[in-house]
Amino acid sequence: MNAAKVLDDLKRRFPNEPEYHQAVEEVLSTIEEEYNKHPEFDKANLIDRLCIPDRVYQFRVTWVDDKGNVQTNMGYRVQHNNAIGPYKGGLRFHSSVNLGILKFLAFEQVFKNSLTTLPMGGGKGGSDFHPRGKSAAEVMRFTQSFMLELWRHIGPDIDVPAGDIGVGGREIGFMYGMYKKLTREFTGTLTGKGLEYGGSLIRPEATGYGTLYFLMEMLKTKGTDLKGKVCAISGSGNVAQYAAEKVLELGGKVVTLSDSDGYIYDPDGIDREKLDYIMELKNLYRGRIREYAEQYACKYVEGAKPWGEKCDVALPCATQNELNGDHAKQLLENGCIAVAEGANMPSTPEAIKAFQEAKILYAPGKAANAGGVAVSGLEMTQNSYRLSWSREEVDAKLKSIMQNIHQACVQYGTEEDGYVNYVKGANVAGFMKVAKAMMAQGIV
Ligand code: NDP
Ligand code: 2IT
Repeated sequence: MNAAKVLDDLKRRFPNEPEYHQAVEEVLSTIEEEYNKHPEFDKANLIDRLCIPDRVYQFRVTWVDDKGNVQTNMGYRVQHNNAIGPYKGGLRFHSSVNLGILKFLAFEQVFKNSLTTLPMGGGKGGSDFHPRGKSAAEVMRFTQSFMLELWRHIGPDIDVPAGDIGVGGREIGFMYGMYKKLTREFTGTLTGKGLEYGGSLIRPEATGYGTLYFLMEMLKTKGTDLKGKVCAISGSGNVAQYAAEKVLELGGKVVTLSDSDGYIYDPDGIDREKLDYIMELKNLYRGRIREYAEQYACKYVEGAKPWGEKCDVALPCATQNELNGDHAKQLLENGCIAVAEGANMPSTPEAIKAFQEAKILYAPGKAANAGGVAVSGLEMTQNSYRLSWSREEVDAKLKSIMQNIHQACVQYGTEEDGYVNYVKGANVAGFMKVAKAMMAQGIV
């Protein structure tokens, strides 16, 4: 395989999908050496079959808003690879959603899911429907209409969607209700369900908690932990909230959170009471982070990212490409020693290069945020068994999975001078399992 040529080919065949190209380029550049040790891979054109999704569904979603206007949105499901298990991955509802973004997310999901050691392939879906400013009734009508198309393509052994940006417990509930009505079956086809109808304990917390468990493993390699460390977090949704909760539990201090309008900086630290305020503000009232600054009289910066604030640890938990090369430089100048990604691909290639050249601890999303989908996998297991595990059991399994992923990254990513390249480690470890499974299953 010649990574540059494969990438050029993909760009020619699938133009105007920059995020997809970015994700593929990162993986190819780090697996090229290992891939080329296996001539049988190239003979089977494994690389094209790994980079191009198995199939993509696209459909129009029509719904009626509260004023009686008929609205249309696009719906998608990218089924990328099912070599090691049913397609698995979230649904994103956000105005920025397009096919290229979902292809990048589905591609990343394949390697992430492989790293969890659970039997899950990779997929992703969503819509350009933007939940912000919509009433609960509008969200319900949209999600029901979305499911009228999606239900044909999913199933407990086919493809199991879950949440992502703009899709949380409320949306999963509405979609599950409609799915059940259409199929007349009660199965574990969606994860992130409510506890009363098949959801797993710890699933809401899993991505944020998992990111912190991974961070702790990284810090351990430097003989340190989180006590007294200052953490900058971006986002204020599901992942950011539970990342913050775990930081507090582990003795760290959270000084920033953000949303798409701006960020807040609270030098006294966002303590438990303030975090409860944010959870209520975001999950119940669906308010803006600016309101926190008004409530607690702290700094709010409109239209900016939090990476200029001094911190020991940065946890990007909002969205892709939210931390660029200049931000990375600022973080390094301010003495940041570790970055763990709760979001998918939040750091640009320039930022990653800066972190790795400075040899600080840097964990890519597909390793650090794998806890969310890992507990989704555990939810699938519990649904199949028709039982539910306790909070402690699920949390212990999550922690052990994150420790194993860290170990795999160290095994495959340690360089000659001892520096752990977690990007390479995660990509090679995730890739090898999928590659072997694909080889065993013939040319399909
Ligand atoms: P939520 O919708 O709960 O929260 C998203 C947060 O990010 C909000 O604060 C939102 O602000 C902000 N945000 C979204 N888009 C943008 C943007 N374009 N620019 C700036 N800020 C933005 O989503 P999650 O917390 O679930 O997801 C956050 C990230 O974590 C995503 O990258 C997702 O793919 C990833 N992830 C999620 C997992 C999960 O289980 N949920 C698992 C693994 C990864 P606003 O409210 O203004 O839109
Ligand atoms: O990016 C992700 O890993 C998710 N949004 C969670 C996917 C899942 O199936 O739980």
